[in-house]
Amino acid sequence: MKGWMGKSRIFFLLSLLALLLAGCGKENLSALKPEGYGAETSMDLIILTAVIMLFVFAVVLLVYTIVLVRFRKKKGDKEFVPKQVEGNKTLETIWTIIPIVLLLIIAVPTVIATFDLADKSQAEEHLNVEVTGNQYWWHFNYEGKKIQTSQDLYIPVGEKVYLNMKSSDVIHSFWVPSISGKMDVNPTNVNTMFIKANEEGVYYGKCAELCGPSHSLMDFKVIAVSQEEFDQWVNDMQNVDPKAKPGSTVAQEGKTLFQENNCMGCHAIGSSPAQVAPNLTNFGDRTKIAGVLEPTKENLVKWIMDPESIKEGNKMTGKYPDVSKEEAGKIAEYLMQLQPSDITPEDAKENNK
Ligand code: HEC
Ligand SMILES: [Cu+2]
Repeated sequence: MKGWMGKSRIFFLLSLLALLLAGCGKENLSALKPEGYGAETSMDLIILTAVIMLFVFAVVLLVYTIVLVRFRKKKGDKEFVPKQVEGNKTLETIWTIIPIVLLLIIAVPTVIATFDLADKSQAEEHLNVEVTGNQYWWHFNYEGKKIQTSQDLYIPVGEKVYLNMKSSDVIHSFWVPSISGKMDVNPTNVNTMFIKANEEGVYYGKCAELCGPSHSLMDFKVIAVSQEEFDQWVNDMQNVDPKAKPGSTVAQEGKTLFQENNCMGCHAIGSSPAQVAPNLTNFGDRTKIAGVLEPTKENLVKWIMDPESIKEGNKMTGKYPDVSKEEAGKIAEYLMQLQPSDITPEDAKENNK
C-alpha cells in the first residue's frame, strides 16, 4: 500500500510539473518553433541528434532485453559460471566503428552549421546594427542610419541583419529563441551574428546570461516588418525633431518636468548617441515599458515613481529627484505621445499567425 502511495505521489508531482512547464511556452519564445534562419538550423540539428540518440537507445534496449530474456537462469538450471570470452576482434572493431560513424553524422552538419552561422563575409551588403547590452536593457544603433533606439529592434523580414554586439558592463547574452541561437555579449570585444526572420511578427528576446538581480527581466523584442514598412520606419525615425512641441498642454508640462527632473541627463530623444539609458525617441510605440511592463499610463507612472519595485538594482533608481504622482502622470503623458512612426509592433502582429 505504501509503495503505491509513493508512486501515485510521484505521478501527481510529475503531472503538476508537466502542467507548469506547459505554461512556459510563450508565443514566439520557443526554440522548438523556429521562425528564423538560425533557429531553423539549430532545430534541424536538434532533430538529427535526437533521432540518432533514439536509434542508439532502441538498439541498446533491444540487445539488453534479448540478453535478459534469453540468457537468464531458468527454473531447474544448475549454478554455473558461463564460459568467459574476450578479445573478439571483429566485435571490437564493429562497436568502435559504429559510434565513430554516428558521431561523424552529427559532427559534419554541426560544424558546417557553425561556420555558416558565424559567416560575416556578407555583412557589408546588409543592414548592420550595433547592439549594446546594459544592466538590464538593450540599446540598438542602426549603423550609418543615424537611428538610435532601445528595447524594440525593428528589422525587415526575410533579410539578414548583422548584429555587432558588445556590453557596457558585465557579460550578457542575446537570445531570440524562435529566430536565432544565443550569442554572448561581452564588455571586452565585439561579437557579430546575423538574424533573419522568415515571417513578420513580434519575437520575444531574453538575456541568457545571469547578469545581476534583474537579469530575468532583461527582455526585448525583435519586430519583423515588411521591407516597405521598414523603410518607412527608418525614414520616420530619421526625421524626428526632438524639439517638436507636444500636442496637448499636459504633455507640454510633462516635457518641461522631464527636462527639470534630470531625466534628460540620461535619456536621449532623437539620434543622440548617448547610451546611458534607453533612448526614448519612439517610446510611445514600445511593446513594453522597461522591457517587461504592459505599456499603460498607470504602469509608466509606477515605473517613474519607483523603478526599484519593478527592476531591482536598475541604474535609474535614486538618480533623479522624487516626483509626485501628478508630475509622473504628466511626464507619462509626454512620453506616451512619442510616436514618430506609423509603423508599430501592431503592423507586425497583424501578420502573426
Ligand atoms: C541615471 C540615469 C537616469 C535618470 C536620471 C533617469 N533614468 Fe530612466 N532609465 C535609466 C535606465 C538605466 C533605464 C533602464 C532600466 C532598466 O530597464 O534596467 C531607464 C528606464 C526608463 C524608462 C523605460 C524605458 C523603456 O525603453 O522602456 C522610462 C520611461 C524612464 N526611464 C523614464 C525616466 C524619467 C521620466 C526620468 C526622470 C524623472 C528618468 N527616467 C531618469 C536611467 C535613468
Ligand atoms: Cu543581461
